[in-house]
Amino acid sequence: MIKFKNSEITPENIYKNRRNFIKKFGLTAGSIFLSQNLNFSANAAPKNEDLKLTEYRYITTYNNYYEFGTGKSDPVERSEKFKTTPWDIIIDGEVENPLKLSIEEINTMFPSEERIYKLRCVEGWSMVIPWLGFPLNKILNKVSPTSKAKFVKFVSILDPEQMIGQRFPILDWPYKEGLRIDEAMHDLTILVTGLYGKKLPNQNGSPLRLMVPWKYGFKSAKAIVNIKLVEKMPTSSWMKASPKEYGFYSNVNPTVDHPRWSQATERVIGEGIISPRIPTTMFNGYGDEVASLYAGMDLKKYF
Ligand SMILES: Nc1nc2c(c(=O)[nH]1)N[C@H]1C(S)=C(S)[C@@H](COP(=O)(O)O)O[C@H]1N2
Ligand SMILES: [Mo]
Repeated sequence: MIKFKNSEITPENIYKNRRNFIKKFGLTAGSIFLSQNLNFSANAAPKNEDLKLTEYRYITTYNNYYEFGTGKSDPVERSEKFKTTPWDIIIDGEVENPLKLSIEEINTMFPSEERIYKLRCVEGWSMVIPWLGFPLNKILNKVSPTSKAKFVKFVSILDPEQMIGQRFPILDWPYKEGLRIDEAMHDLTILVTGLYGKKLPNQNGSPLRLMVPWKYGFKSAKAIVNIKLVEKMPTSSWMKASPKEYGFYSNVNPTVDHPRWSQATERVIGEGIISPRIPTTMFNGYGDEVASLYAGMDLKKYF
């Protein structure tokens, strides 16, 4: 009989064992970044690949998902019964072939792969998460955007029956976000279907959410039902709520402070009682890949 110590059967260990297996047999070209310690000097910004994965329990219990309430534990406590099937996503607007796809169709048409990305919340904390997802450009190319498609608007579900937060005017419901077309087409921009090798938990935005790793976390809309290609820059729910605090671009930028706090450093979630702070890096550490998208732009003006 095989005996397991209870502590060995954690989502991280199952995940690591599977990763070791995959690595050994060379089934994927992906890489994993698991260093043991966070030993960074006060000023030097660590490279993303040196950061430790955040534990599953933090990723799934410390969430922002205002449809379920504004407390960090509201999403996990209130989303358990949220219905994610049936679920259709409409991709339309300035496109030649609008599509309505069920989440099952999406999962078969666009196989998910692993992407380890750091999520940097505008509130000043971050997590490193092994997402499962696929590039948004795969779905956008299927609908053939017209030459008028300059921006992409993302709309989350509107369902106040199931989402208690939507019964209060906290934000302009449903949650809306947007990207410029070149940002949306960038290979780092993914639609997420899971994390830690498993189906996406409801509190993290099941069945489909966006993840744009060089932007503040709020750009990554959860529970998406509509992806609309549009000619004019869409107004996001956060821009509408507080235009001086939340701009359209919202690129992670340690040199542009939020009007009420500095963005120079971030608190690493899950690293002990006093979470260490590390310096925040330009574009959340993805500058080599995305800085060219903003060449010549004043990022203080276009924050
Ligand atoms: N629909 C919806 N999407 C959302 C939010 C939200 O309140 N509603 N919060 C955003 C914010 S502020 C962050 S930091 C991330 C958090 O994602 P996570 O809970 O998976 O870490 O989701 C973003 N997506
Ligand atoms: Mo956030």
